[in-house]
Amino acid sequence: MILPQSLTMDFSTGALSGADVEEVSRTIADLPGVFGDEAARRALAPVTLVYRVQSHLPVAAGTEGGLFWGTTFIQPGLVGDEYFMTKGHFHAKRDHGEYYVACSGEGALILMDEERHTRFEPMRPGSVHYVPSNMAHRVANTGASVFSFFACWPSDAGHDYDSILRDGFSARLRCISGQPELVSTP
Ligand code: S6P
Ligand code: ZN
Repeated sequence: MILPQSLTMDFSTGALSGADVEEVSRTIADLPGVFGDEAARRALAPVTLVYRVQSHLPVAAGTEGGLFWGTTFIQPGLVGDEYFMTKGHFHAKRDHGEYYVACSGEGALILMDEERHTRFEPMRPGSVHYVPSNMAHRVANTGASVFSFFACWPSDAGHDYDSILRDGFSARLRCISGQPELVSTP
């Protein structure tokens, strides 16, 4: 028996369509404490969209052996001189990795290990990025248009946002003379 395909992805934008696609949005109002310049964040309209995530979650979160699939769309923009970016997280199960593939626009994957060493990888359409286990990860839009990438991660990885909200990354990706530069936080 041939079943109809219920989920499709547009490879040029990463957009998912079909049944069982969930979507969350993060606006400037949703991201207190995420950017280095809190005054600059508060000066922006609270409803400003920073990013949204479409996800296909075929099993319950926490299920061992399953996989999740999702696309993140990050708007272009700056908070002060810091690029619009995702909150960032460690996986709750630290030994669980993830794949990212860039679809459209220009971005950067920012990775920090548990010894707080931070680096970044430029993301361009078609670039494939392995997020190793035990690494906090977040993505910034370093271009002038929407940056999108898709991700595949284990359904039991979970998300630890609290460590990042409390301690941050050890460096921030700032727009210096029009170019992304990783600047250590004091
Ligand atoms: C999930 C994966 C992505 C992020 C998304 C938003 O493990 O890394 O789908 O959830 O890019 O980032 P964040 O940090 O707000 O979850
Ligand atoms: Zn992740």
